[in-house]
Formats: sequence, structure tokens, C-alpha cells
Amino acid sequence: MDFPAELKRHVARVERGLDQFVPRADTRPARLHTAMRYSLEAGGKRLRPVLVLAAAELFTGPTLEPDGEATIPKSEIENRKSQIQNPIPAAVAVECLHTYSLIHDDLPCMDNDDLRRGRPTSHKQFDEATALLAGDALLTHAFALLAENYPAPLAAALVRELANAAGSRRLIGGQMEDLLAEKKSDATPEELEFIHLNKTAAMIEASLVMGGLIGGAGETEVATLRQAGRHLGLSFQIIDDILDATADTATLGKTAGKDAKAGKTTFVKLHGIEASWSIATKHSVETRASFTNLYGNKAFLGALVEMMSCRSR
Ligand code: GRG
Repeated sequence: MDFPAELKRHVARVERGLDQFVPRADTRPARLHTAMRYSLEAGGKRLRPVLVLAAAELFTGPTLEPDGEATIPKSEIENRKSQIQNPIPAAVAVECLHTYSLIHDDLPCMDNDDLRRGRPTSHKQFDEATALLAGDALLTHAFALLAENYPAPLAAALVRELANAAGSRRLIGGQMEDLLAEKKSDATPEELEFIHLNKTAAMIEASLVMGGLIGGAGETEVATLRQAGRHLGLSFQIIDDILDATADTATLGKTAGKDAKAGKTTFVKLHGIEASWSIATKHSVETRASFTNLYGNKAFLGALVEMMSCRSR
């Protein structure tokens, strides 16, 4: 498998999907739709939507390894191939939801940041009210995409998964505890893990699970994808903390060094850079180990995790 080419192919599919499944910028009210597209089109790594595509095509994709460890009967694979739904609307939904969370996170009442994805943040480019509404609209659009593009039972499962990941116990709950922890500046390791598992890992987990559901994953496979997402999410956030402490703003496309400046408790503050790298690596290894329990095109997912474990932005 040519990993860079495969990644490029998936990212290009996501970009085309964003263009196809998000209202045009000149849709009335144009200011709102322009703001929604401004943040989406600023780029980003597209990790979450690529995870949706890769998980959806685990069992059916064009690069399915014929000699994979088959843990499901051949007839079941044929069944999945004939029933697979288009994963692009779900990938776009996940990216819309993620982008809403970034827009709102950057607002003055939250992280108050000027730069995101290498561009002025939404409230800097437009104004606070427009940024708030663009985030609200992206959040709502994510669920419309799922409801409109999948048959009823699958749509319900996807909506449930995304709503749980993005709701008060997970993404928003993680953000709430993050804000509370910032005020104390002495969060405990347990609080930090709650924040990471919910603010960051929930959406990564949901991306893999949603892809799996579209690809016809059964209960055991869904549980495996969830477990993999949890480890990948933890590794991703620990590396995010490391990069905040070590990388520069131009490379990150967002303000670097914010955590230390705010006196925030992070993995780096609790464990130091070196130990943080080794804990992140441990979670990446666990992520890849989870994939060994799955049948199908695991090579791409494994290589993606490997790439994320030594990312520089
Ligand atoms: C406002 C409900 C609400 C939640 C905000 C996303 C978020 C929660 C906060 C942003 C700050 C942060 C460090 C979040 C952890 C998740 C994370 C590392 C987000 C950035 O994801 P990337 O690096 O961003 O994948 P790109 O731009 O590449 O998509």
C-alpha cells in the first residue's frame, strides 16, 4: 500500500465532500454561510473525516488485503460490500462538528485566540455573533447530513453516536472541565484524563465507530474501534500538549505556548516532555494493537496512527 497516495486520496475525497455537502457561500444569509465555509476551508489535517472513511472501508475498500486474517465469513464480507453506504456525508458531518468546536473554543469567552488553521479566527475575521452562529449552524448541519443521507436505522445509530460524543458528558463536558481546571491551574491527573478522554478522544472514537457502522461493523468490531479511538485520542491530545510547549505558531497554524503562559495543567506540566512522548507512544502502540483484532484493510489505519504518533503539527 502506498500510504501517502492513499492519504492524499482520502483527504481529496473529504475536500470534495465538504464542497458538495455544505451550503454554498452565497446561500442566504451569505455572511453566515461564508463564515461556515471560511473555517472549514481554512484546512486542517482532516484526521477525523479520514478516520470515518478508513473505518467505513475497512471491510470493503478497494485496497482490502486478500490475505488479511479473516475473522468473518466470506459471505458476510460480500454482504457488507453490497450494502455499504456512502461514508462521505458522515465524514463531512464529523468535520463540521469538529470545526464548530474549534470556532467556539476560540471565542473570547473561551480560549480567546486570534489564529486557527493558519488564518484569523472566525470572530476576528467576522465578529463574535457571526462566529457563534457559524459554529451553531455547523453543529446543526452535521446532524442534518446524517438524517438526510442514510437509511433510518443507520441514520439513528450515527446520530446517537455523534450526539453522545459531542454532548454534555463528552466533548462539551470535557470543555467545561477544561475551563474549570484552568481557573484552578492545579488539575489532578484524574481530571486531566477526564478532559482528554472527552474533549479530544470522544470525537476521534466516534469517527472510527461511525465509519465502522457505515461499513457494517458488528458489535465486537464496534467495541474494538471504540477502544482504538480512545487510545488514539489520548495519544493525539498528549502530543497536542507537547507541540504547544515545543513547536512554533507558524508550524501549528495556531498560537503556540498558550498552556504554559496560562499556567495550565497539561501532560507536559505533570510528566515533562520526555515522559509525555513515551506515554503518547504507548497509546499509539495500543491503538495499532487494537487493529490486529479486525479483519480488512488495516494497513492504512495502522500507517495513519504511526504518522500521527510523530506528527509535528
Ligand atoms: C467549544 C464545545 C466546545 C469544545 C471545544 C475542540 C475543543 C473543544 C477545543 C480546542 C482546543 C483543543 C486542544 C482541543 C483538543 C482537541 C484538539 C487537539 C483539537 C484540534 O484538532 P486538530 O489538531 O485540528 O485535528 P485541525 O485544525 O487539524 O482539524
